[in-house]
Amino acid sequence: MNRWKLVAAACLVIALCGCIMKTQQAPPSEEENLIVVGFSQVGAESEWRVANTESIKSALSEENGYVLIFEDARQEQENQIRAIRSFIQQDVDYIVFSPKVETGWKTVLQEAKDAGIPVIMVDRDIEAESRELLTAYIGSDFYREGQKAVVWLEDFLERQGRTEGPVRIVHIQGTIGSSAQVGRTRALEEAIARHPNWELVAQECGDFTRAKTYEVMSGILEKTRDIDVVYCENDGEALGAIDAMEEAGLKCHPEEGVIVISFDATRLALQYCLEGKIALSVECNPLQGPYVDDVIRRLERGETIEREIRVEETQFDYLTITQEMIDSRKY
Ligand code: GYE
Repeated sequence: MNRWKLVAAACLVIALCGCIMKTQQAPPSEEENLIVVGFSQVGAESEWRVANTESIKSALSEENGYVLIFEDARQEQENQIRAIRSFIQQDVDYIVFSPKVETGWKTVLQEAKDAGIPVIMVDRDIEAESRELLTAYIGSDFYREGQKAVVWLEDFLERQGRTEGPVRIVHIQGTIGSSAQVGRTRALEEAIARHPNWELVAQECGDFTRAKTYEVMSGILEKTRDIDVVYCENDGEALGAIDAMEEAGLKCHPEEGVIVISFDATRLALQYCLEGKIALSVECNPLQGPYVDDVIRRLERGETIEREIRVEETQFDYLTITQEMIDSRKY
């Protein structure tokens, strides 16, 4: 029995004594054994990430039968590796982690496997050769998200009759090497290669944050203001880019200014979408806690589970979004 199970068992005994003394209730069934989960989160760089953390914390709560050991890696892969090693040492029942980047996980995942601890990966993906060390992966298809964005842009420009003149694109990338960046970037780069009139005027990293993107976008605007599209790899970046453009006197609107494209579809960004400042936000669903809970419960019952589980996602554009849609969002 590991340390956490001992603590959980001790709590249960104390709670039980209280119950028996007060109400003479029957002892709890076997199912009341708490499941110990170590969760290594990337950080708290965006609204998306905060919603993802909340979702996992509330699904893996004590009321639901879990003891959750939460570690925030503050954007450092070394911190994630250290956290996973400490979960192995503590002999947790399950390890959950969201990898900052795609590479560099093989050794530590092999260690978890050797220790017999199932690893459930959430959110971002890792390179194929390490994926087999996982018990399950719950996440998004980032390349598909990127494709949705470029297809929307293609349709929009076509409807506007802008199939020939130059379309000047600024590309703000997410954390380099993260699968969210890799997939969303690939879709845009392929689309640029398909359209001779699409021109990449700048490509810089905004690290998925509003503050960093405000800085890089301000730098880009010092060099050029001749911009048709800004493709940001998350909502925070879109907000930072809009801050910089508005400060520089540019209008962000698909019909009379710059077309801003974004990912995540968090509440504040959708409010911007309603005003047309963001033309399109492709949803990336952070509410992965219930999926993790479901996988663990099925594993506990000895069921075999599919190795890859994709969360459901949609998209919102300025033409069809309504306030009611925004109000009904959970994050
Ligand atoms: O889009 C961004 C976050 O990995 C899907 O990371 C996630 C991305 C998300 O910080 O906002």
